Amino acid sequence: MADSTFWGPDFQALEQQDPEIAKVLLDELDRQRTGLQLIASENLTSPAVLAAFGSVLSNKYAEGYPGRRYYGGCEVVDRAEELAISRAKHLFGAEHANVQPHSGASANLAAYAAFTKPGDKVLALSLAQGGHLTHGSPVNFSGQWFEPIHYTVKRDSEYIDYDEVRSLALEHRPRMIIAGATAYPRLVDFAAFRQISDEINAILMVDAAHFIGLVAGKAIPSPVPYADVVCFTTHKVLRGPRGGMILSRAEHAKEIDKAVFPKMQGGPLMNAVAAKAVVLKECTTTAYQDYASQVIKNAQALASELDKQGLRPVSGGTDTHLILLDLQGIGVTGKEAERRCDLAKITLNKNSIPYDPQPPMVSSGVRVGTPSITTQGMRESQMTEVASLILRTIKETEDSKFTQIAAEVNALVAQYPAYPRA
Ligand code: DSN
Repeated sequence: MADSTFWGPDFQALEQQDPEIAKVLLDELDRQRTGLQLIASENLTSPAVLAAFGSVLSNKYAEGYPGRRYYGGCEVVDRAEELAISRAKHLFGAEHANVQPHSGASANLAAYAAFTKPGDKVLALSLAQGGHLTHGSPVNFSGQWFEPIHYTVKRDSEYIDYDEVRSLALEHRPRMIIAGATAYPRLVDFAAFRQISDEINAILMVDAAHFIGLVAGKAIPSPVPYADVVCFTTHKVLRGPRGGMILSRAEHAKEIDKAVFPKMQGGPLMNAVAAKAVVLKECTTTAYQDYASQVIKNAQALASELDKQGLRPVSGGTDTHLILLDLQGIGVTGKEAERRCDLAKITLNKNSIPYDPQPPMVSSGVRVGTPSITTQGMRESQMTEVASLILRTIKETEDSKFTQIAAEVNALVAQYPAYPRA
């Protein structure tokens, strides 16, 4: 079981004051340490990031921007935001950075707010094909306040159909085109999106939430030279605190800043801003660059092992940190696979696959990612065992067998501990 030594004296005070919540923290640490963490959008952030995130900066209201705040006493937190902004600009070679969005969805909403007005057409990949709720889903503001047009992936290759993107763009002339996805394992051709956007004078917004960490680690090409605006979360491969961020060209700086505050957010979370600064410094190290390329090597090794063992990766593999698996060949739904994996302490998520005959809450696929297990130190040689644990679990029909698999999972992750004990 996890113990309170991970957090130090402050945690002992919490244990005394609120033992129920203290136990939630300990149990979650235990869950992260003893299971296989394969959710593609999660990671294990560093103790330094956690320290900044759980700090007294949480107490400070700081509406506005450094040097232009609506509250007194911001001279100290200003330093955190200035560092975060300059580190973001330097790391990504961006002309402007806004580090205040509370999340990826907030960052995306700010991009809509900066460049579009309700009723405008927006061209994006639908959630069902691997996009995101904020890319025009009917249950999200983006599908309710705007007119979404959706491009798709090709039925045969399962790669984005750039001819279709272009013909839809020319036909509908959307105000904004969104590139980027949450369940698309391949690289995105930003140059193609830029060319299409230029043809119709549309804004190109790249939702880089999933892969920005790979860009930060110089493991894949950057969207920054191509996009008008790049929105992302800071807690996926990037391995920072939960939160969002926006990069843009200098010409859009004013509009982006006004869109984040005061158009759609109030006070920034200065503890999160400081924690973003911490991770942006971590990302400049060669250790982080090695990590980012290892994430991809592990994902490719895992995809190839799963394929060999009988689980089809959508599009035949991956160029990134994530693999989308089509379970139709083995006759198990994504929902049931996720349930079985939970029982075996393998944490992943059900996910629609392109042209999925099942509804999203059932789905025909699961999505797996390598950010967390790579942080734990696993390499290509461990991917054979990870693949066989996933496959055995998904195929297992007797609930009584999952305890044994969970013990094997525990034995594997114990060799690569999350948050190792001192
Ligand atoms: N929930 C995130 C993901 O898992 O991809 C996207 O917002």
